Amino acid sequence: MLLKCIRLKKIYARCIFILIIIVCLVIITSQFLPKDNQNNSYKHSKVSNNLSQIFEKKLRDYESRIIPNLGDNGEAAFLDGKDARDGEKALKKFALNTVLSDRMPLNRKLRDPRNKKCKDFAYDPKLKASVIVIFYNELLSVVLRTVWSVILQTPGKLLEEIILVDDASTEESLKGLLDYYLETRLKEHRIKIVRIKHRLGLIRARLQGARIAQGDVLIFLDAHCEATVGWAEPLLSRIEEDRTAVLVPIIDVIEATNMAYSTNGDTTFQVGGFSWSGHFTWIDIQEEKDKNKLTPVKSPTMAGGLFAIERNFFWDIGSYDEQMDGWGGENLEMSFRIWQCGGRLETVPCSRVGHVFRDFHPYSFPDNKDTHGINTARLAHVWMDDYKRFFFMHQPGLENNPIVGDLTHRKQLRQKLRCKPFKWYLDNVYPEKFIPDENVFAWGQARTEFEMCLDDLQLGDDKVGPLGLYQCHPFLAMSQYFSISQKGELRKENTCAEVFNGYDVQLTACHGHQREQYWILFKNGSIYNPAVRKCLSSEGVDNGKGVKVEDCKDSVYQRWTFTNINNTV
Ligand code: UD2
Ligand code: MN
Repeated sequence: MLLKCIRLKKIYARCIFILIIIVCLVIITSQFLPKDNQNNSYKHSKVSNNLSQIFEKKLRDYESRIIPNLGDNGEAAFLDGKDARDGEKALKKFALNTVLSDRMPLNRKLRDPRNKKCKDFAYDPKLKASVIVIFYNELLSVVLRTVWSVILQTPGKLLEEIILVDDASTEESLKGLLDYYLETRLKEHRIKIVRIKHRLGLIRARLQGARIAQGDVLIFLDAHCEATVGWAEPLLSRIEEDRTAVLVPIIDVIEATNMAYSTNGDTTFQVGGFSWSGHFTWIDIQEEKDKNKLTPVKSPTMAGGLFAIERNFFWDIGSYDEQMDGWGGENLEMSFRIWQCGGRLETVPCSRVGHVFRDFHPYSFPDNKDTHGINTARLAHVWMDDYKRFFFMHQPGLENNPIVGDLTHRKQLRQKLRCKPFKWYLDNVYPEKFIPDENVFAWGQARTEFEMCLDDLQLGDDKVGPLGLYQCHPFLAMSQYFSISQKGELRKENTCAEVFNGYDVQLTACHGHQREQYWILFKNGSIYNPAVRKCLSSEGVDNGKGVKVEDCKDSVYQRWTFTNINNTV
């Protein structure tokens, strides 16, 4: 009896032991299960049977109208007759030929746009990426082509997941039909959808995606992109080497008119700069050693939509300014912050992704707020130190405007991360950036005795037009802000006064080779152009017209007084 009892006890003990092990195993494995299995709200919702039939029919109709091989290899694509005319109309409405996009295969093949030598690099990254694609009322076929390109061009072992963030689109096809497409056509791929209830704007939408990402690296894309072969490997490899490197691929152009994938060739490319008005610009690589390189190249800023960043580093370095609304500014904010707070920003020439550059926003903004201006004012206050003066000369109304919002948290972040001053950034990262009142002989208004001033006559910074004369404003406005640079240019931010045909003076892109863009400011106030041996003159020039050069003489029309002088020749 006693023996039996002991045996039973032993069996009980064993059972309990096995039970404990099973419970432990369940707990441990559940830890390793993907989060979306635990949190259904991030998975696309299951489509009901009734709707399934409707969606299936819609998709079949849609798929039957796709023209095989249209736009293959990234060739320009064309439709005929009514389709072509409808395409033209769509282009005017959506800044994209939506008719054409709908007829092109979603998984079209693109040629390899990389420099041939890129294939010699044996990348073997161990990191995995979460690709985050945000959208607001984008065209379904364009969103799906983005998703397909990521799936087709990224080796499975490098792709943790694709996260689609719907920033409260109102377009119906981006709801159930999209869910149904993913469920039926891309079932075996790890694709999550975050549905935002009230529109957050692209900055906070990206944050929502980042919050649920599980990959080692976050790669953000706009919802109208196409990745090309080998795009992910060099990005992940570089981050594996240096987790503080934030990377952008070369961004090629997908033409909005005909969906052609067009490049600037495979050797030259540009990197990111900025203008004092707070806009992103493309600039040539300055340092000889960096030209024609295939390894990552330093970039002072990024365009914003397409970039890769190590996930933890993204949070460590301050993710995004959550108080930035709508569209714009976040790209320069992140660029300055990364450089000033100990990271680097680089363009990776062997990674190429196409993007549809649209002529206008096909969507509207709530309240018609100038979010780009407001967001840039925020970043100017936090990151640009005294150099913010140039931005606020462009946007004086925003300088002390409560609309800009509270900046305490971002200023605290800057302190916490012990970030370097903006001057350090200008000196070390972007030394070629022209600073209108530093290292110049003279700057400010250039006025005559008749209270007339040199004026750009509202010419855009990338246009060519006459160097004008206009009544001096009572304050220093950007249109009348000129400098004589150390190189002897009479210039604005990017445009320089140049003599054409021996007498005509135009503002045109500064080329740095002097010649007709070279001027000497003499103590007597004359501005002399040695190439044509003539002086800048306002004689006989009406208000709002262009100045000229004439033979030098002692004349009030040839005397110019700058508001500030450093040195005269
Ligand atoms: C550029 C960037 C863009 C962003 C912007 C500045 C590139 C190629 N693109 O403008 O990513 O950094 O500069 O802010 O570098 N969207 C939302 N919610 C909105 C508005 C837009 O989710 O309220 C989505 C939109 O559907 C798109 C993405 O945000 O997928 C970027 O918008 P865009 O394509 O209109 O911006 P883009 O390329 O002109
Ligand atoms: Mn875009």
